[in-house]
Amino acid sequence: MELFEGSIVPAFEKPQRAELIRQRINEVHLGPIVNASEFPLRFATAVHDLRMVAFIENAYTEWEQLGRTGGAIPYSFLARGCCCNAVPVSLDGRLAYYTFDVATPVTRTSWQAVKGSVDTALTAAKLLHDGERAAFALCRPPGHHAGTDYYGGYCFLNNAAIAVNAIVEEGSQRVAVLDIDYHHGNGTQEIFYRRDDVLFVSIHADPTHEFPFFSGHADEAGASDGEGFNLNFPLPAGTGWKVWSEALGNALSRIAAYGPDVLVVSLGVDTYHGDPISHFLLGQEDFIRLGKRIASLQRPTLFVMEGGYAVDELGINVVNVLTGYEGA
Ligand code: Q9C
Ligand code: ZN
Repeated sequence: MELFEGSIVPAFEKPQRAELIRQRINEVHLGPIVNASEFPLRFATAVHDLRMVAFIENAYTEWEQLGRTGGAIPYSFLARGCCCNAVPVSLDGRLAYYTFDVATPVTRTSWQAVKGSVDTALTAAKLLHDGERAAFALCRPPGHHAGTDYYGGYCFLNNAAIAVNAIVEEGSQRVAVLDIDYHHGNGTQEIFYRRDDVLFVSIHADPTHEFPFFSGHADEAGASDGEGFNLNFPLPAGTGWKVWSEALGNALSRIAAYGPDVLVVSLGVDTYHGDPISHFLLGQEDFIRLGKRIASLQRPTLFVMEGGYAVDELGINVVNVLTGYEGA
């Protein structure tokens, strides 16, 4: 369940999403499908605060011990300007500290899914390392809203960022992240904001009007060593393929100039016109075009699943990107 426009509604980010994408992959005989291997947690804690990772792992048990049911969500939040160096002791305090929305409850099965999602991204990264031209990580829950020490936006750990960091540790000099989810990848931006070995480029709904509200503006260009290595394309509600693909062209030019060893695509298809929580107007065929355009970079490419909530067309839209890429 999720609090949406003042009502409690069924969660948009649900297990069925991954099943539907997998079904569609089978239908069109994309593949092979490889199961995720388990990786040590140090890959996640190389990117995230260890205490937050441990908190996500144990929050539901603590919640239950307090006699509570439902998902573990906060009733208050850390306000700007506070002295926020001390992590509270109380569970409600720590929920307030670590998460930034009420749409990302920790449930009995969250940790298993979160760890599996990270392992999926790392398994796909390993396939690239072993010589595959491209791989798709069917991650769920998504990850791009999760930052160093906060989670939210249906995201707990940043699958794409953890994979990027592992790819750099394996010896890549430069990795580019292209985030095409409808929402700004605030977590990924924050994690790499001061680094020049990771270029972050994002096309998304203008945060002036859309979640996550506090990052994704065009003037956020990176800091210190990372200055010039962060590039945002905020676009207005109602954006369709014509304007969206112009931004894509500019994004791809910047990435080509950077010359990455590896491209990681944070693949959200909530840019679809039928998405229940989003306001862009991409059509099913546009996702094929988009996949082709990404392929034109001719870099080893890791696709990491992020958002997309129009479940009836979710499998088609995701697989269209992949077949567009494959066919190019
Ligand atoms: N009015 C991803 O797509 N807020 N996360 C929903 C809509 C949360 C989306 C409220 C949106 C998070 C990965
Ligand atoms: Zn999204």
